[in-house]
Amino acid sequence: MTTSLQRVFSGVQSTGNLHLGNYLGAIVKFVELQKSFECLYCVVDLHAITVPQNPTELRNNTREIAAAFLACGIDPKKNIVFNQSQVPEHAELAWVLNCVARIGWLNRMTQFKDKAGKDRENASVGLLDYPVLMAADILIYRATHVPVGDDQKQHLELARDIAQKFNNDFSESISRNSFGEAFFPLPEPLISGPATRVMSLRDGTKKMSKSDISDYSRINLADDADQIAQKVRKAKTDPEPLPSEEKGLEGRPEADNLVGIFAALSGRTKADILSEFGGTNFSNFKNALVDVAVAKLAPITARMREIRADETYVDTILRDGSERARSIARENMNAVKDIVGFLR
Ligand code: AQP
Repeated sequence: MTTSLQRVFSGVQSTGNLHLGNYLGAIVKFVELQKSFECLYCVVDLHAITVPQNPTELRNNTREIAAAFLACGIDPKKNIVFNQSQVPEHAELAWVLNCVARIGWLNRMTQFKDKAGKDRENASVGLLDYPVLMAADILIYRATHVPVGDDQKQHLELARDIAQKFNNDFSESISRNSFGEAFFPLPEPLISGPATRVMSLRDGTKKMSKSDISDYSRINLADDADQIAQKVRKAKTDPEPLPSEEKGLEGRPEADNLVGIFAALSGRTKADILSEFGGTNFSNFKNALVDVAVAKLAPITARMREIRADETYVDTILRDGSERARSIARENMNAVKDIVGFLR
């Protein structure tokens, strides 16, 4: 039986417009964690279809996210890089976990409420069930650590509740089948990092998001230097000069967000940045932020384009990763079948 000691799993949806929030909130951490953990990084295309997708764009977006993983420095030999739909055990385990999770738990998920909006009756069942599939993504590998942005905290708590309930519901069968006292580890969210919640450039109270209708709300990893410069210069600010100390950012969400982005991209602290720019107006600061953002992102964007141009290479990485992921997933799914009482 494969042990699940210290295994990292995380995913990014294959929806377009991969942005600075995804990069700083998740991918930067993926790159760091590969130094000390066995990691699986997944393009979660099954999650993407919880809202309508054009099939050609979905394929393109899956390759685009995989290219971004590689361009940001994820090593596909050392780690398993794959797309979710090539490993059917994700969906298979999700069904079992659907029968463990409670409807009341899902009804409390704020992301569903936000995404379904007022037209809740018309949302797909998949959108409501999204967190159960996410729990299955993690638990099928018996992963112990999950690097995510702050917005995924509630979903991770749900994954832990589902794992715990499965372990309790089937405790007798788990020990009878010699899997010890608990089969699923309770996955730890890894939410710390340079920027756990990057906000919209148009509204500092809203999360930077792929689905925001305004492209000016986010910096995309595919943006060139001119686009980055335009977006930063047009970013919403307030009329006051920048404060000299962090405390002065309270109640100023746009200023706080831009200083946070500067800090995360440059590896400096917010205090250090404010000691340089405090008391000045935003235009100097924004020019410096453009320089920092372009210096950091331009090489990634160029590398992403290069990788993306070689479709066969990207598809081979994903196919190879999926086979490696599947060999772990299949073994764990067989164990789940034995625990639950399915003949095989
Ligand atoms: N604004 C953000 N700040 C920090 N981290 C973020 N993440 C997303 N937005 C931010 C983190 O990126 C990872 C991948 O996200 P995803 O693609 O799986 O899904 P998402 O959270 O739905 O991304 P978006 O941009 O917010 O898409 P929409 O617009 O569809 O809602 C996750 O670890 C996430 O926390």
